[in-house]
Amino acid sequence: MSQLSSAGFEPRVFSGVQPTGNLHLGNYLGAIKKFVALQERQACLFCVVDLHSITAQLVHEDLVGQTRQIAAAFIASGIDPKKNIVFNQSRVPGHAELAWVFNCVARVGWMNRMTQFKEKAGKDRENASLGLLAYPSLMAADILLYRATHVPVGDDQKQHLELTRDIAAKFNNDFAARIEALGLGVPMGAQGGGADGETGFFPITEPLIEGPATRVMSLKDGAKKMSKSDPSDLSRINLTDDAETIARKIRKAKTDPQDLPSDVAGLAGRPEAENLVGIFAALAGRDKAGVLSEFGGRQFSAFKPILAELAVETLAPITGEMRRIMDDPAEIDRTLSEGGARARDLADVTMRDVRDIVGFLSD
Ligand code: AQP
Repeated sequence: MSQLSSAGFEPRVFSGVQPTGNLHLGNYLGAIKKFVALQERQACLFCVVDLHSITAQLVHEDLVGQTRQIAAAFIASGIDPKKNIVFNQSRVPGHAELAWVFNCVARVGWMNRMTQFKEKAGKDRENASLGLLAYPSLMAADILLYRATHVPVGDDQKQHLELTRDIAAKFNNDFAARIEALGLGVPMGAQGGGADGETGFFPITEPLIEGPATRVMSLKDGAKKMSKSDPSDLSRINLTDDAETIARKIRKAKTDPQDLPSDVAGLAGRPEAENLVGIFAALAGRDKAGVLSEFGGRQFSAFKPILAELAVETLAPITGEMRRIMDDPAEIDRTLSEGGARARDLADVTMRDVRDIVGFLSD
């Protein structure tokens, strides 16, 4: 596979997952499965974003256990922690430090427009934590601390990625003279949307949102995304569900009374059908058209057991491996500690430059 390209910046992939509860099929197909494929192209940073996990809910019963569980899921899914950097965010102080700078770069109006903030804060916005409002600024810091050029995420994170690009562009622009004076500019090229010869300190990161399952929907409501925080466990397939539970959840998944269509156009206006076909395609490594060419005209009662079998076949080895890894928490802690040290080395280089650019007096 070819290297990712990105103007004058060294191609680098970063992505994170919050330790906020049971990982589900959406997290796996929308994010983790893509991480595994990307590591074949180049080394990546995969982060358990524990600082983010306290934005919506401050006190967690077992944040340490949840952090280990996400790390175990990464490794069980096939991420090699030797080849990549696997760590938890709070070990690297640069995330919070850069987020503070970005809080001063970003505008309140930008944050107020974020749909995730509106959804999570609900009607009682005044009572939401300041951290929840500033979440996208911390996310921009996670990515740009490593000057990452590419970020694989699910479709729900698209708006936050756009904001990351806006923050990088505003920082580059606000500090253009100092970046140039310090000789820290990197050619932006067409990737930065800039004119020839334009330089910047941070790359304009590209989201990697592709494939048939960028937004896996709830099994109970095709209009809602599959989510860890949905009160109905039947709405999602957890990575830790056993075979019988997965089969039952798929059997009970909401559908419409029609047969499956034989082409993708026939899925229009049928969100539940589209969701199940998308899940099948992503699990099988196919596209929706290919799945429909095989199953078009069949009833859901025939399609669902085959989908359940495929889901179990894919998830059972991951679940088994996760359990094995979770049996040795000390080894997970060692992995995260080593990853944290490697991440800190990269982060320190960026933060030294950022302090100089902003004008903070430091050693
Ligand atoms: N339903 C989904 N379909 C595809 N991708 C998804 N992701 C999340 N839900 C879906 C992607 O998984 C990665 C990790 O997400 P996260 O845990 O950091 O945050 P989230 O998006 O807030 O996930 P949840 O499950 O919906 O959690 P809650 O319920 O706490 O909000 C990201 O790349 C995300 O896009």
